[in-house]
Amino acid sequence: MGAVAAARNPRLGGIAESPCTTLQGLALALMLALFNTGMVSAAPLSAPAVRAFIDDMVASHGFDRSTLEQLFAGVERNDRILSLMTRPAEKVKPWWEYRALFISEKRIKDGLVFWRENAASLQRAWDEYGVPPEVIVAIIGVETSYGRITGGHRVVDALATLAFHYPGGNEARAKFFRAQLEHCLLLAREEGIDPLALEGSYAGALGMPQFMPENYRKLAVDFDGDGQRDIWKDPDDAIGSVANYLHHHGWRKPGQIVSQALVRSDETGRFVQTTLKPNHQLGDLVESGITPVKPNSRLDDAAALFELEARHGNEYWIGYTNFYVISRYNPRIKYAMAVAHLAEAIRSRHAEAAE
Ligand SMILES: [Ca+2]
Repeated sequence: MGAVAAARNPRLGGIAESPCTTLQGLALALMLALFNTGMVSAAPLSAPAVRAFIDDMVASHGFDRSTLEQLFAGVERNDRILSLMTRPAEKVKPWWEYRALFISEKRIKDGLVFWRENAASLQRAWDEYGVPPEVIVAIIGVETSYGRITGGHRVVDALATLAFHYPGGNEARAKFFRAQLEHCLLLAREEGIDPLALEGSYAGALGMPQFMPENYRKLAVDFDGDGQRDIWKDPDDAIGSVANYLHHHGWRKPGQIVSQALVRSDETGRFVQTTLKPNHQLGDLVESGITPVKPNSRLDDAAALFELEARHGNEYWIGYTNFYVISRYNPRIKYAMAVAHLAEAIRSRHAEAAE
């Protein structure tokens, strides 16, 4: 979810680009700009929605009603979050631009430092969960620049806003965030944390690996054994938790993630997919003139063919099961591609340094 932190604000961009010819237009632009910088005081959370949520928490989980009422009196609706949700970078940027956001020299170098500083823990995660160090490093790198940018939003504000005021009346998304709000209060109770003190991204994702509250409860691990699952400050716990997450979603050891494809066929269109789950076997692609640049995969491996927008023309990539597993972290082709590419860049640089 950290990937969405790079989202641009479309409305501000729009204002800058369209000249205002009337005073009325100027006033409107100013109002929108103020709204976008968060200077206009927000409307309160929907009282009936909050009441219904509290009723559920009392009935389903035995929470004390007055404690929750007191808590929600301090929860703030944040409408800026709603506009940020509508245009995450992976939706609007072509692959080559999106790639450049994440595969920078700085992020590769910082990844090598993170690897060096946490080598023992990464090795143990590799042994216990079968997930290679470079993949764990790359995920934490893409999500939060190795724990540097974990989001400064109060998680209950973000989740309550998205749960009760999701833009466009998208019921499924609103329901998802309502469930995350529920998990957030449960995790705060279980871990003995003040829910108002929980910080995360504007989508409510937590800590170095940006786990949503439900995933934290299910899949975060206390990897250094100090009795706490601290994915905010403790890299060991963040590393173990990412490895456990990928393992839980079916990571294959060994197993390739992705390979660029050579295409000598006009049948590509038949195979190119925009969904993530590998729909074919590698053998089917090879038979049709679509071959991986990196060999070492078996013809019966599950494979997906993706078409990505390069700076000049399109590229074709074959994603294997582990590519799909990475996409369980954030279900977008460009996201999983960025993680795979960053991991490979870090792996090869790490191997060079070891020579
Ligand atoms: Ca711990």
